[in-house]
Amino acid sequence: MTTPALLPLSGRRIPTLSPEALRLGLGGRADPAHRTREGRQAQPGHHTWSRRTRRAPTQAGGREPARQDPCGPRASAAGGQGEAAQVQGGAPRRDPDGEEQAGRDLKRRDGGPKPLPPVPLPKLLGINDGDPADPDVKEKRDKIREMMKHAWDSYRQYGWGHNELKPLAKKGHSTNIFGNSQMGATIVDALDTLFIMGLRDEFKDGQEWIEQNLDFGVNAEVSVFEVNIRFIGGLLAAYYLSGQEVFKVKAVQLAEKLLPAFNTPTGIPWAMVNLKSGVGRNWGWASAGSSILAEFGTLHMEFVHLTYLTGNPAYYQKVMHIRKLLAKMDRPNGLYPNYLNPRTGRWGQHHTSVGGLGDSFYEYLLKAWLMSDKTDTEARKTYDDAIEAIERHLIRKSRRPSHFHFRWKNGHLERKMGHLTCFAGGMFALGADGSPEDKAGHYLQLGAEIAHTCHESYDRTVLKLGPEAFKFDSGLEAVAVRQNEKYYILRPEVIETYWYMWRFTHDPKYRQWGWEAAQAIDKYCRVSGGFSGVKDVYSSNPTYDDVQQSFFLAETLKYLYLLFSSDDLLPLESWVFNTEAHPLPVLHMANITLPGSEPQR
Ligand code: DMJ
Repeated sequence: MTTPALLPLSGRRIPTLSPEALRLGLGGRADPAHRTREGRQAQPGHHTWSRRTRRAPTQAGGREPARQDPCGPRASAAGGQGEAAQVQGGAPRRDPDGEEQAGRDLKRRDGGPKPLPPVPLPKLLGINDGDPADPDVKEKRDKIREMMKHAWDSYRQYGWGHNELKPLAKKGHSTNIFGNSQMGATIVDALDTLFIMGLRDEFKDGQEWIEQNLDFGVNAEVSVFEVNIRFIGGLLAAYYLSGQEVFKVKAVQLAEKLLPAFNTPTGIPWAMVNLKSGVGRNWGWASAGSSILAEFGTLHMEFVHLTYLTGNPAYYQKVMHIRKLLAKMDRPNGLYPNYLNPRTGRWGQHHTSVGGLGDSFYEYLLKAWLMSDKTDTEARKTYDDAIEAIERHLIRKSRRPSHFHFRWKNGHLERKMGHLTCFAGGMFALGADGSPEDKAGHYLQLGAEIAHTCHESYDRTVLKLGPEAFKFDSGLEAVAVRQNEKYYILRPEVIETYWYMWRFTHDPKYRQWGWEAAQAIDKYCRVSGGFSGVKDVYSSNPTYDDVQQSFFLAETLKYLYLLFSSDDLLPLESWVFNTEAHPLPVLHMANITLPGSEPQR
């Protein structure tokens, strides 16, 4: 396989703020008399919170800038594409209803007014319809949108308000990660996908449900990680894309409910917290009462945005405390074990993985750096060091080129790879630019090889859908052996990697592979009541698991849609996707001092 060319990221730098943007407050308070907490005089364009007032600079008249709304009338050719579509180019507009509703909501839930401070929005580039020029590509994209509509309409009809849908039984589905609640996980997870696809009525429907029904005072024991990536990530992305205040308000209300999970002797959060009582605990199956690396290590992006939007330093401090604690610990062979006891601060079993239990910890180190406009060099260095250890100890190519192993259990390397691990192809490609010793080509190549391996795992099945885990053993290559590893539950990771590889290389095979997967999903997972996972991808007559996972709408269909859109829809220079595919804007940290942080200049 040849090394694909890396499309330059650095050639498309985000322009510095125009005087007009500064006047509107987009880059910070232009008032020369404004003083920071440290008593320094603020630079124009440098946004520093005052701890006392928690006021932040905002646009003239206290208004935030509007996004270009793909749910609204289609953008004009001049205004709809690329940098022409950037926020500061459009007429400032804000839906007053959203703001009033948010205010009403705060009063209703908290018994008193508690307005969030106005915040200058980061630059929101590339919120447009991303229409592809090629009619064939457009046709494929239209098909993906139709699939989204089928998934949403089915949930709307049979599972509305429940967390997920049982598409065969045609009723709501409840999963233990959200306790016994009915928090509309599918609605929150799907919102930004609906927005990006221009499904306006559906988006409004979801918004209305959230305004009227989404309540976090419920007696439910939820996963801190899942609630963070799906609910907080989903609400924040919906807020940034649509400008509707209600999403920000709800995200903050929910985040406050998660904070008691951090009340442990070490500050490493419990895996679960009861939203009503604030009591936390860990999963019974986790080694020695441990918290899980991929769970407590996948909070950073959302929590930094929460501090940015609220002025409350608590969120930022919680995640930075985790980072500092990890930095001080011994790591066997430079690897991070998946289990850490929140009472003792000691590692549990020495299992390491780039798949389940470990995966998004590594992803968030890289994305913390990207989201800080590459100023968080500590995060980048930690990522680089971790990846180096992973390459040294966990990645082995099998006899045939391009096959990998990613798990290490007490010194034993497992000749196995999980579907979850397939996200790593996209991560390596995303981290290629900026890698040490100019290893960009190497990491892009690694991303391409993982994409190839994961495609093989799909291609070697009857349904052309990937199994949950596959082995490289006794002559087997990328094939599941155990019956309980042959299922496909509408997961996104392989398509996610295709999309990143497409963005960085424009090699047409990634669109072709994505289209193969989309067709297989439509053929084998579609039922009249939505989409279902299947129990055996090697059987020509598969049975269904009867669950339409919320991440199918949040991630799988979004990545497919983006794969067949033009690159100026949510460009990777301006947006960082959380691990549930919710896009959050890059924060230009050279111009911002978050409360609770040291100046990062
Ligand atoms: C999603 O919720 C997220 O991608 C998470 O990081 C891992 N698992 C699922 C999808 O498979």
